[in-house]
Amino acid sequence: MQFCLELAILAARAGGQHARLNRHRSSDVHKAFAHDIKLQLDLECQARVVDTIQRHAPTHAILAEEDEGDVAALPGGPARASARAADAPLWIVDPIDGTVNYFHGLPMWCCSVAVQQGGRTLAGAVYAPDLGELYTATADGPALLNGEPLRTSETATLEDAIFLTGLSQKNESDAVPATLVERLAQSVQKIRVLGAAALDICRVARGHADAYWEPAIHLWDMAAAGLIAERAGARTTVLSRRGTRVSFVATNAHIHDAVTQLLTARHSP
Ligand code: LIP
Repeated sequence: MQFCLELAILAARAGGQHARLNRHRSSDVHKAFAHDIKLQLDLECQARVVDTIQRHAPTHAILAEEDEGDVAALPGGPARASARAADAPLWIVDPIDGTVNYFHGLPMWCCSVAVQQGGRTLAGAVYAPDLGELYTATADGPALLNGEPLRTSETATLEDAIFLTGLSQKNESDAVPATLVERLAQSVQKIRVLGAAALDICRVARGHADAYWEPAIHLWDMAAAGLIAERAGARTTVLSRRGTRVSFVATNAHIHDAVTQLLTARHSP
């Protein structure tokens, strides 16, 4: 477990530092979409993360966002072509989570690295260089921010809750219905959309937010941060799966039932 944690940290730092040191090239777009972009640096940071992992764990498999074309992005599915034995640990990588934030110079972006075995997340690291934040956890240890323990908030009602979400517009089926946004806005203290799922989930772990939900994120967005949140006392739920995307909730546990009821009520995705 300790080896996995130290390698997750080393790999996340390798990817995050490369993005931070190459900020001047953040506008090198690899592919542009209607509401998203893939940067050349996404690919380069991923290469550094993968190289770090392969140097220290050559027999392990790797599932990485920028390889999306040739992997099934959920546990139990085929990992990338370089996969090893069926029971090999699987590393799950999002080299730059919050790519559009990074492209525009906003600090809410991070490099997320997790490792699973048999579908169980063993360790995870979420590194946000512009914020000076390194979130870590193992399956049997505490959630830490820069080495200090994390605890979720004590907020006990929706009315007092900060609710983080994402308004992914990648395609119609991923959109959050306006009626649901309205219902959420009327039910919680404030909704915030900050643009990086892994960091949002870590903010629930840190107690700076009380709930996070997005209807369609990938495993690499939430694998590391989901473990960190759980080890900090959060409850997490996959409400539904649609292809390679999941509807994922993380809360401070106190308001989990209220949040999941709100999200699963009629007319919710
Ligand atoms: C992003 C997520 C964010 C979501 C965006 C995007 P990326 O990941 O972290 O929560 O709302 O649509 O998917 O693409 O920047 O790695």
